[in-house]
Amino acid sequence: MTVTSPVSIVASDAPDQPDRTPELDGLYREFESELLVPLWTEIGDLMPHAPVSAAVPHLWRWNRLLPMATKAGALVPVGRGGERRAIALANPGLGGRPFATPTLWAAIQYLNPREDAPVHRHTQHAFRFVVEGEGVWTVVNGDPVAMRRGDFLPQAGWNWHGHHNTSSEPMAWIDGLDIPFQHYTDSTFFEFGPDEVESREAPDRSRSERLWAHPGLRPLTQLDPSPATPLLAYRWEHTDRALSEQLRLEAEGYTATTEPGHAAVRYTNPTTGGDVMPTIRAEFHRLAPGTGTATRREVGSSVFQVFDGLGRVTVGSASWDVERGDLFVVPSWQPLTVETEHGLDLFRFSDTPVIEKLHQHRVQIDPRKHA
Ligand code: GTQ
Ligand code: FE2
Repeated sequence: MTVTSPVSIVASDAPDQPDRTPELDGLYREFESELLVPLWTEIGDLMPHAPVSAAVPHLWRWNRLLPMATKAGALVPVGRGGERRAIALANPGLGGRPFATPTLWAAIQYLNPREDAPVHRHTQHAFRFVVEGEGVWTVVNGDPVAMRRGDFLPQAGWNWHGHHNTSSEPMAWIDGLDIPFQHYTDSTFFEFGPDEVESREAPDRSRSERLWAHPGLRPLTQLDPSPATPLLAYRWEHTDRALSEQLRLEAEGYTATTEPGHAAVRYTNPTTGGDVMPTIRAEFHRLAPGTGTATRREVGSSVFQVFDGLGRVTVGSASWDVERGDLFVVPSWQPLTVETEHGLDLFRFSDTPVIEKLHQHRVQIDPRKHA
């Protein structure tokens, strides 16, 4: 039986290599059989002048995703083992793995009327974001949290959670998790919970909102910083108002927007003012009609979902006309430009908290070339 070495030295396409001689080939075969790789054949790949992501810019259209999720709703039951009817975006540069970027998972999840997704917990940090529909409550440590259009619902790692659809309509939403990051760092733990969701209640406001959702007010029983946000729902009415007030303040001559016509907010942990979770940043961006962004690139990867409006998005050499629900990926260091005639609302999540904690964050901005 012949055993193929997993290590193979292909020096031919690397620049500045020594001439191949029988002696050198012999040395390379020795390296291979001893599982050794010299730096000089690999350096261009491993230590490029700037990040070169294996992930590529890619767009998934909501009007293709939703019909397939609906079909999965008819064909695939939800239950213990499979846990969730979630269909993940697989970046074409990442070898068919269900990874949107090297660090982030993004999926469409679907629940039929009166269906339950069973309780479990895992070290992966997660959130839900709703682009349309309502009727599902996500129950976090026994606290039922309503999910409606425009709501951002963080669920930090190791909290018990299940979902139940109390309505007579199906519902779809997106999930974001740090599954690939925790996979590569071998830091994943997972436990099953009880088979029944702890609560069939469907209150308008969760206990977490009753305790925490009062702007600028902190309960005196909750003065310790926590690494993830205790607030389990960031409601659309607040996000929408924050963004429209930024644009109004700009029109009144005050500094409120990040660039002309570009309102933006970050979802934050009220105990620290920092990101909602240790590994995931979440933001919402609103571009006024007839505006566009500077071209921007940064270290770390992002996934965007179009919440409303129409626009044109350019990521590296890819360019798409986008509409409601469409999801696209911006790999590390790929330049991003967004333009809109109609006005555009964008939800964004990224791995930036990890990159910043490691002091690896860099941003490069090319100002807008035309007015
Ligand atoms: O809803 O708990 O898309 O655990 C992937 C893993 C959703 C969830 C996903 C999960 C969930
Ligand atoms: Fe989960």
